Amino acid sequence: MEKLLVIGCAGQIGSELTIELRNLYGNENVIATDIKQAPDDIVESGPFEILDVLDEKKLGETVDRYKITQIYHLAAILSGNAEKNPVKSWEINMQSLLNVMELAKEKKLSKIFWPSSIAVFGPSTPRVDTPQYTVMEPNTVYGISKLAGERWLEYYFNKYGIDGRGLRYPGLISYKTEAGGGTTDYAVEIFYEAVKNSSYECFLDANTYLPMMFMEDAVKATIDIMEADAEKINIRSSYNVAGISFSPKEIAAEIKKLMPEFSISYKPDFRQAIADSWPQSIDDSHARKDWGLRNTYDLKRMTKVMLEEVSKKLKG
Ligand code: NAD
Ligand code: AKB
Repeated sequence: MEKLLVIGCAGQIGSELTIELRNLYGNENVIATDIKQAPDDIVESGPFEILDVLDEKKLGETVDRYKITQIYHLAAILSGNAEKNPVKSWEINMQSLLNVMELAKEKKLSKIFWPSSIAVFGPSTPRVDTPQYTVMEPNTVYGISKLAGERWLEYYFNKYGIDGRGLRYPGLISYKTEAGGGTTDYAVEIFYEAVKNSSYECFLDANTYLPMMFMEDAVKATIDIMEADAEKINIRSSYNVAGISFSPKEIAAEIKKLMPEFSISYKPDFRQAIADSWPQSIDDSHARKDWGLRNTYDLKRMTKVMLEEVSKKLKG
């Protein structure tokens, strides 16, 4: 019987992935934790504990108490917020992963999920159809921590046989929980502002292309890689996953088709330089070939669902 620990369950991904994991493995078998209070549906549907992943002792006790066999480690400081406090963000992003990997070694955990990001790439990387293997010289603290994390994931696999699996998520778009302080957050905020004010001031330029993915596809990809047979996982750092690439101008045009009164203006801030250092689109052929990654949302379908769901949410 697998017992799962989710670290960072209250975040944009955790708040949806935890519920999906509970549907699959049973509510009592998925222990949700975060440094802050989780949404009601997580607290009410199964075990929830406040846990700081940097607290090694409590992390170890939690793994023992619940007889945990797998960890989904989602806690991190994202790109925009990390630039505001680089050293602290490095500590959270790196030390947390080392705590989890050391525990996996000591307690012989069966699998670890840890998400990487398109932030592992940098300005010297080819930006269109960015390959799995290419130049990687990230210039943000978040990107540096993700690249180092990938190296650690592969190192623990090669050296200790720890079955760690990772995805280089693109920007994730969802309506349940706000985005957590990243550069791709504009593609979530735009829907809230469209519904509330029929207008949005974007912190990126009109033609800034970035890869994005709707949360339902991201959750499915996460579960698919974790459920795949170990021999299918040929890449032990993290897999490219592509999703959909579009610019602020293109998503605004798609929103306008459903809300003709919507307007967008542009006031780029420090996140523009981050976006300019990231890929515009991603080649995810390895993930497709190795364990069957599939994406089901395009820009049109995602825009329709986001507008409907954000409208419902804001109307209470
Ligand atoms: P988020 O910021 O929404 O959630 C992170 C959660 O971690 C928060 O609930 C936060 O309270 C918690 N946390 C922070 N510090 C903690 C600590 N010390 N102990 C325990 N919990 C702590 O982030 P997210 O968007 O859900 O991202 C989850 C993971 O996926 C991160 O590793 C992130 O880098 C990665 N990722 C996210 C995206 C995206 O677009 N959302 C894209 C690429 C990669
Ligand atoms: C961010 O913008 O920091 C994240 C990511 C792509 O890793 N959404």
